[in-house]
Amino acid sequence: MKAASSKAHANIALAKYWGKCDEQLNLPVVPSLSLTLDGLWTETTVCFDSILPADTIELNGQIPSDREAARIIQLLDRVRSRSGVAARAQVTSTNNFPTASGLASSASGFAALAAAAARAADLDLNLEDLSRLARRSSASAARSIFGGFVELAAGSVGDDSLCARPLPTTTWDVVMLVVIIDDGRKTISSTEGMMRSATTSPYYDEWVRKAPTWFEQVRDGVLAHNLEQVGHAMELSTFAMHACALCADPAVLYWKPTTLRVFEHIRSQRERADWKAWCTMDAGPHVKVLCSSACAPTVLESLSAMPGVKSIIATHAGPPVRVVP
Ligand code: 2P0
Repeated sequence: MKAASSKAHANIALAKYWGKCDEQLNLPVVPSLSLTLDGLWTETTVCFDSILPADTIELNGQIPSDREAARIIQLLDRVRSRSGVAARAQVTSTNNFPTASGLASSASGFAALAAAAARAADLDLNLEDLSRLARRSSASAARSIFGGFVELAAGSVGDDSLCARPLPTTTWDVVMLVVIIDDGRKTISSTEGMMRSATTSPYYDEWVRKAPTWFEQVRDGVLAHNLEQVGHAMELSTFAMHACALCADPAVLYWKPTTLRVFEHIRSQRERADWKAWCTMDAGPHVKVLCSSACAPTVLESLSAMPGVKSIIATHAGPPVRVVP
């Protein structure tokens, strides 16, 4: 019997990943850049035990769907084939935030699973290796292996070596306010949403062509600690990704009325009150507001009073994945 536990933090993309160039190897078609968050995390324990007849999985105290279980077993199988461990595993995983609603639970989930499974199987993997292993299951999970600002380049078809890398930047005290709009599970998974966008959206090719420009603007802005540049490019990347998704057939629509109200409020307060705050959203209705630490208390107080906002989690840059006792 061999067991290990790990903790990985969610990340929010400032320059978005949307679309794959190689489905088999799960390689992104565009580069992305994210911030790993201290306040949102997954803790996972993996125990390989030869008496188990099959892999058993518990996510937040519940049995996962067949599809979720299959993705998890695929990662376990990769670890088994590399390590020679034949035993089935017991996997227990807990998030400290709402699951599968566009809050990057697959990012922290597969990052934590990769680290715990590799350690439990006595595989000696460095962070780059773990990032590759996590990427095969979920590309955003490749980024959650590292702390702080992290980039993931676009892949090349057939090249399985792609992993995320932390940006060489000094500490930058920005705040990400995670505004919870609706804690229900999302209806369209990111994987399905991006595949549908790729096959049916007339804007997909244009998204793929333009995304690297916004990635570069975000990257340069992070390295220069230029929040205005990062925020502006982040919003462009966000709107372009969602415009592409909205024009899929059937439409891939993650917006709720409150989502739009938060975007509108932030935009108008930027103009009226000089708020240093910009919005993004992912494959779910929640809004993430990137703001200066000076502005954060004002933004938080104002958004907390808005009808339809359920709760707000104030987060900062978080650490890399790690094995925990
Ligand atoms: C991102 N998202 O860059 C983008 C923005 C959602 C919107 O990465 O198919 O769950 O497992 O590789 O990693 C969510 O995608 O997708 C995601 P798969 P994943 O954060």
